Amino acid sequence: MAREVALLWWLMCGFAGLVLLVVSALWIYAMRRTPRQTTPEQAKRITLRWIIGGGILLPGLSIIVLLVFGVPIGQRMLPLPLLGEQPLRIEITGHQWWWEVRYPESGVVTANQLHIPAGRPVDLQVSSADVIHSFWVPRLGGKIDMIPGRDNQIRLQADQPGIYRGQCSEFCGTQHSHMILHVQSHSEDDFAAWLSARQSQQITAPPADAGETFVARCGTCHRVAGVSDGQRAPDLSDLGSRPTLGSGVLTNEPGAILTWLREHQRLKPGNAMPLHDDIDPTHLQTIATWLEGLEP
Ligand SMILES: [Cu+2]
Repeated sequence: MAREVALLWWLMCGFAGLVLLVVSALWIYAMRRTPRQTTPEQAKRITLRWIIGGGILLPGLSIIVLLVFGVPIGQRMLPLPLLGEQPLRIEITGHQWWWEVRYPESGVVTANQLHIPAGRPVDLQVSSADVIHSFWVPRLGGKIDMIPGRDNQIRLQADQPGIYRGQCSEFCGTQHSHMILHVQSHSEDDFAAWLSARQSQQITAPPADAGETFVARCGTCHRVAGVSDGQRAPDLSDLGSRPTLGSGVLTNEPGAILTWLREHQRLKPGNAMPLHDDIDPTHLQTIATWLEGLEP
């Protein structure tokens, strides 16, 4: 899809460049030529010729040419019914400022990362929980707005396994630029393995008092499968396996989760997570180490 969008863009750019050249050439010619004496009759005819040729025929033809190329490309991006293998369905919800990703057929939930199989169409149903966001993975396809109370659909297909970067592309608040989606496409087998590992994940709460702190403080907003059921903030069940924290703010290397828990308001000001200054530092450390180990 991205390839076709790029092709369409180059065609439009080339055509617009041609129009610019022709108009500039005519303009220079008009400035330099010696004025011709015309009768009012002739002047009227010339004016009419320019209106019909330059004002109706030229734009009309240009729009037709553009539609001939553009409509089929737009059509192929729609999630129309397919013969044969059915596309994988994934629901993505935009939040200030993170991505919620759900696989309705398997019940798997994750955040800020999107795992997809390569070589197979994927239908994304996108929406928003707060303001308007826009889903865009430039190397995979076009943009689509994520609008509260409305489900938009886009079909994507990654031809090869690899990593692609997605970015919110509708200004959604101060941390809009820190709304990065890590997209990973796997071979069909690797994708199935990832999905079943996520489904069979068994998680136990952090040890002792830290566990109570997690459930009472973090768990009201964050879900961890089998431990807490918060629905307001990113699901953390596979946090240890995510490449970044805070939707692209920090690389998820050893120790980064503790840094994030301590300094998230400095790293991503205005994010919805409250400060943790009142939490016992040893509990915070235990929770961070536990979160680091959460991976399928
Ligand atoms: Cu945004």
